[in-house]
Amino acid sequence: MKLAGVELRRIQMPLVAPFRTSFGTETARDILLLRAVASAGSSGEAEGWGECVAMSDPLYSSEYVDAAADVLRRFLIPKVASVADLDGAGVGAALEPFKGHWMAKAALEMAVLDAELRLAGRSWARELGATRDRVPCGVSVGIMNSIGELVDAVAGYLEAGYVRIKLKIEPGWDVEPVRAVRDRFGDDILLQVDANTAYTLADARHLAKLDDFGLLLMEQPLPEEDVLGHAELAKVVRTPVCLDESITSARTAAAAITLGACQVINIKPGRVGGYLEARRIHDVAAAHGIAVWCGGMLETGLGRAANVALAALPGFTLPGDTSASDRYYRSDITTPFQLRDGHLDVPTGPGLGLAPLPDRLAEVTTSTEWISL
Ligand code: OSB
Ligand code: MG
Repeated sequence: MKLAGVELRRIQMPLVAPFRTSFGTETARDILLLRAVASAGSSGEAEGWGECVAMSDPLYSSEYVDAAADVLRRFLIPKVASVADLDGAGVGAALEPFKGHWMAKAALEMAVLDAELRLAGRSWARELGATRDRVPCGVSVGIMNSIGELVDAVAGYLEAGYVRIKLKIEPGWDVEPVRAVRDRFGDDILLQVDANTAYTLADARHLAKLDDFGLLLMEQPLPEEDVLGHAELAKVVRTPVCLDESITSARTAAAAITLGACQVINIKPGRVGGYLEARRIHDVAAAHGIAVWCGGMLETGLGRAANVALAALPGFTLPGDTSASDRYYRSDITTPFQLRDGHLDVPTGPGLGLAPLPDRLAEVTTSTEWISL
């Protein structure tokens, strides 16, 4: 294939409810979508979609959506356009000289890979090596104004069928919310917490208080760069330590595992430069006997389709943050993903297996830009 052009499209998607984490409160997602158009000689033309998971502000990580659009336009798209015999796997290789910008790179790889797979009639799941046709789903529950509000929210998600609850925590909102959820729903529900880097190693004794509650894991308690701190923390707490923000590649994953900094890894394709690197992390973790699960970045149905396919790989042994469309949006841009018996079905069609619904896409679009190559 040869890239003929890329459309950068910004959409504004209101969330069904504010989502509060230790780094901020989201009420809507400002999302950058890519539509890659490639010519494939006698095979005709191929089109593929990419979703960039960068958020509006650089609070989760250093990336943010305007920067992603800028680096794509200025460096990444022109570089990939210069590749004569382009396929999905060639994107990462072509972009390797550019440092960082994982989410921007991941979005471009996703669009090119989708175009390639649609043309070949091959599904995302088949391409990645999925071994299941549906995946069990967890849900990430934000910080609330009161314990009562939290317990009500969790009750609703359990009633909907979610098989695992993740509570966002921060200093002042940790042991008590976890205790309240355990008291109300019992010891059998799968429960875990995510601090999004809100603690320091000096909080180790405090975090060890969570050990009484039989949590599956505690996610990213310490800063992104503090891999060694996580290794020290893991000696103090009995709850398995899971890394999210710290893991940006298969190489950093291998180092973190070797250091004893994590017993579990949250794999987010956007954070690591794409689905192909995500699969390599899955492979590294599996080789070390480390469990992985698929994280989320409040994706639309496009990113969700790809995440659900990834989560169907054999090493994804814990339920992911792969919730149904209605956990995030009243109306998705694709046919919505719906929970059935706590699971989402893995799409089977070519590429992502679905595309934006044109009318819905038009309704939420705030700008478009066509880059002709
Ligand atoms: O840390 O996992 C996180 C959402 C945005 C940014 C970071 C995180 C999250 C979530 C929600 O926890 C995951 C989802 O349901 O998409
Ligand atoms: Mg996280």
